[in-house]
Amino acid sequence: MSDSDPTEVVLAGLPASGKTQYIAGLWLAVDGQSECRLHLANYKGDRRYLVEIGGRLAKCEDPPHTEVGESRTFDLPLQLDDDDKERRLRLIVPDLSGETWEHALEEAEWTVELDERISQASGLVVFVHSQASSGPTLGPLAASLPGDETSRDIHPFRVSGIAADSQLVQLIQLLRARRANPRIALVVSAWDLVEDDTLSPQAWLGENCKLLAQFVESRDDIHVNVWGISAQGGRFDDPEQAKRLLEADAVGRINVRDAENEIGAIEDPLLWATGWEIS
Ligand SMILES: Nc1nc2c(ncn2[C@@H]2O[C@H](COP(=O)(O)OP(=O)(O)O)[C@@H](O)[C@H]2O)c(=O)[nH]1
Ligand SMILES: [Mg+2]
Repeated sequence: MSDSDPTEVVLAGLPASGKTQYIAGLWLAVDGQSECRLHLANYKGDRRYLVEIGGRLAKCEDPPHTEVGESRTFDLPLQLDDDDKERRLRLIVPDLSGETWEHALEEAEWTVELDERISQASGLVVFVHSQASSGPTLGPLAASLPGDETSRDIHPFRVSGIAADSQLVQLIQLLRARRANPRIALVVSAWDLVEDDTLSPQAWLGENCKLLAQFVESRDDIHVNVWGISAQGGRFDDPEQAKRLLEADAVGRINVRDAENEIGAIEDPLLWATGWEIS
């Protein structure tokens, strides 16, 4: 890799883990008049998708569902502001829908292209929805147990039936097999839905992802940092909250908390995953 090659960061997450709302919020911050430390580097790609998801987030509308089944790759060239080193970064989203990651967990395999991306990346941003941490719901769990005469159907193994905690451990194991000493920025999305606002993202992880927390602690060859991020700032399906959110600035209502619950910025997990030293 030459000096001028941008640092690559891969964004990963299962379906419905909050990826789209994060990218939408990042786009609004990068494209707008906010104090975001990243700006767009000569982007030649198609902005329609970004404009659409950014527009929906600004209007407090749900993200589009059109990504499912598309497995679309997406990447965003970014540059660090006020920096004489001209540091450039490429945010790569190998699959907007997240089905690729689901498949990777189910089959422990992925494409050669994804493999290359991961081995080249300096770090990853991995998403988990704050409400997805509990164990399998009774439905899939009961269905997978040996049935009586009336329910002999065989249910294939579905990774969506497993607790997010063990999904994350599995995913990190897969990533680690392809990339030595990975930097993994874990984003707990929909942070506004975490009722106790004194709970730090680090403490949340300890409570909700015990397996992951232990796994990370026991290994010094993986670097994990955690953020709690509310890209929406609240619930769009709650009329009172939506009314309040609509009155606020779309970037201003984004809430980012670092591991210790200190206020951060939406680009922080990305910048951390680059491994850059930033003053
Ligand atoms: N309350 C709340 N919900 C969110 C937030 N971010 C995402 N969601 C919801 O979580 C679901 C999945 O989000 P999405 O960004 O589409 O996930 P993706 O499938 O990984 O792209 C959607 O119903 C979103 O409205 C947030 O900051 N707050
Ligand atoms: Mg999406």
